[in-house]
Amino acid sequence: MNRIITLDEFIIKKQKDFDFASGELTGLLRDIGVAAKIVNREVNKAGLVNILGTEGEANASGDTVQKLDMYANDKLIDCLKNSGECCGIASEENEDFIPIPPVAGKDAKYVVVFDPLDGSSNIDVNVSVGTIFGIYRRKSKASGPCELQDFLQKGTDLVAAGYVLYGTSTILVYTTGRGVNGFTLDPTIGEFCLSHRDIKIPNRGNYYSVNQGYYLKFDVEMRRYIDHCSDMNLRMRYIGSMVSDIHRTLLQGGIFLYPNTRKYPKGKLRLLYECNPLAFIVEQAGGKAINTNLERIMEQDAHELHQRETIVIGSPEMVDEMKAFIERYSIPGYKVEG
Ligand code: P6P
Repeated sequence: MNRIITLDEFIIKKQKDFDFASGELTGLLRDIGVAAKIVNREVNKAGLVNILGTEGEANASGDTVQKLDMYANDKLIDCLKNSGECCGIASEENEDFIPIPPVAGKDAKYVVVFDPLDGSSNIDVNVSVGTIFGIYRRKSKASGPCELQDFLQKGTDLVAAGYVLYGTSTILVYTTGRGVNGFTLDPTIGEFCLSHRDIKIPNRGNYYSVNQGYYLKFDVEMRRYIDHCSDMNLRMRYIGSMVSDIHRTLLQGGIFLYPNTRKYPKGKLRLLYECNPLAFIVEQAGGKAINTNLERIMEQDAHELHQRETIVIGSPEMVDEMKAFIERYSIPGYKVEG
């Protein structure tokens, strides 16, 4: 039986991969792991809300019950504030970035972007949800508050990225640019334990993942590609929770698509804290991530915190096939009218 390797132990061991690593990134990753355990505890109780009180009401202990995404947001912010390694946060739940003052006078090197509970609308029906995070080195001067430029960085500048999937079990998957590893939470010991070492995405898979309900609102070449997936006898799997759909794609292969629609002409998903971190992970596992202009997601310029992006991500052979399909069938200048 293999020895248990906890997330903490693994992170500390991997710190040696980094020249002159001073332990700050290690500390930050461990703090995110702590926040994930706290969020996991509440997510698992969500189904008991009626027993524990509903949002806005005081629960048995007199605390006001929060919407879970706001709870997750607050816990992640608290953990990162106390870490002393993070000088700023950009969250899906906050319009502006949040500067974090130095702890004990230490100038923190990193900023963190995150979606605290992606897919939270699924909680009420017990569908898996996830936390997505990305870590950048600050670009602004070391002392003083963080600036917007610290967050508007390309995906290629990410130092680390990861997600936590609160599903049938809770798994934390992350990369620091040297491969992808997954850690499953063992609730009996309260530790994330190495369960998926050096994840590699299959070159192709049997699933395509898109909201077929928007089919008539997609551009014609995208509709033709989706027809092609069906012609190729691929099976459609779409959970409507990006972390769940990407996790399945990462482990089993396949392709996930969220193209532009009439409602979301630039795509629905956010570049900074959804597309880039997940693209980093999938690329590190050998996959590919492009937008519907066929450009690499991680090379897209970020102009605003909540910028939306179209995304096609997954097995390398399938993304390449999709790209070739679009190049062959797209009619320059022809777009489905809004
Ligand atoms: P649609 C959840 O709301 C989310 O942000 C992602 O997790 C998910 O992939 C997508 O939106 C689902 O969007 O339009 O298909 O319901």
